[in-house]
Amino acid sequence: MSENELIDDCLFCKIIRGEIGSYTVFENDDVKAFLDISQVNEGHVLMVPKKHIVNFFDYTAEDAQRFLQYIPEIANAIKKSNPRIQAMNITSNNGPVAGQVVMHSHIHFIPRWEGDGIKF
Ligand code: DGP
Repeated sequence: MSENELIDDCLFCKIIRGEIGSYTVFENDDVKAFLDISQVNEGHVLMVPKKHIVNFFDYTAEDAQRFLQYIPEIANAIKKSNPRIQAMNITSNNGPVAGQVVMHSHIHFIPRWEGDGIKF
């Protein structure tokens, strides 16, 4: 498969292009953040770079600087959206053996509060 075919086929590229709907919570020229379809806890958000990158193994230092700078802003926006939120798991699965299912880099923001019953 060529790079263009990979991008045409990629689920998160389709979400970024608006071909598949999503509930967007943050967006700019670099990244898009939207609700995860399978909410581990209420308010579970994914942040994806708009550039198609498979995972952190493929990031350059410039990619890391450009795309990861938004983590605090997005985490705080999610936290402010729900007074119940006390904490957050911010994680990324890199590679199928680590649980990566969608092969377009993404970061999970999973809001947490006392007694939410979530177990990792
Ligand atoms: P991972 O296992 O880290 O690759 O997580 C992929 C996440 O993507 C998983 O939590 C579910 C989410 N997901 C899969 N398909 C869709 C979709 O069509 N829309 C949205 N919003 N999320 C999706």
